[in-house]
Amino acid sequence: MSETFIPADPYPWPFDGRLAPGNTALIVIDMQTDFCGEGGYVDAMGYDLSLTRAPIGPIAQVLAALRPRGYTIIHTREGHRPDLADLPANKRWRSQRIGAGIGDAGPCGRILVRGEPGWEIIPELAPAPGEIVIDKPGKGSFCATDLELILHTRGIRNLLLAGITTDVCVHTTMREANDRGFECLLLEDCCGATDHGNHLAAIKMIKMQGGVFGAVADAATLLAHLP
Ligand code: C5J
Repeated sequence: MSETFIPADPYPWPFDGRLAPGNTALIVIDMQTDFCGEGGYVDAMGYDLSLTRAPIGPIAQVLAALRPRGYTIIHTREGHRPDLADLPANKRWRSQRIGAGIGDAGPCGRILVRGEPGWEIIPELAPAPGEIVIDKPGKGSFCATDLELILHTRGIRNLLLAGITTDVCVHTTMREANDRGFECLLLEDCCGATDHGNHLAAIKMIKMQGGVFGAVADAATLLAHLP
């Protein structure tokens, strides 16, 4: 394999130049109505939806470039069983306390419950046939899911990370992946947070210690240097 590097911060990514469709997956995290649509969970909490909707366009561009090149595309959805058997009591209590109770009825159906309209991935970024969808009950995409098994089975070593929110589910997933030996690149304009300062802080954290969880680039840079 010839070496390919994406100009990234704080190092050209991936570390060893081994970048190809066969060893690299894009993970699009939680682009659900509940996190970026009117009447969803984030809206119920009163946050600015423009912040979590900002990555929709850049993610669509990356998907359009990676799909025909044969990269593995993975989508995640945060949500709970309708009987809430996988919803920890403290998670529910905290959400109810701020008026956005997980499992409670809202304009988009029961908040963060599997099968409800708000839990669906937004139409603009709907998974294409054959793409992998991971349902996760928590913030990290590796916790209580088969994501790691799927990545190993496909021979994936590199992960491109996109989605919402930068500081919560994207960061948790990046940390989990990094600890498992995956080589991670976060696409900063393909992510968004409920607070822009937290988005910037989450990106800054990645770049510490020589790239403590991996590296950061933007969509245009990735697309200009894809093999
Ligand atoms: C949150 C997420 N913020 N997808 N979930 O609860 O980041």
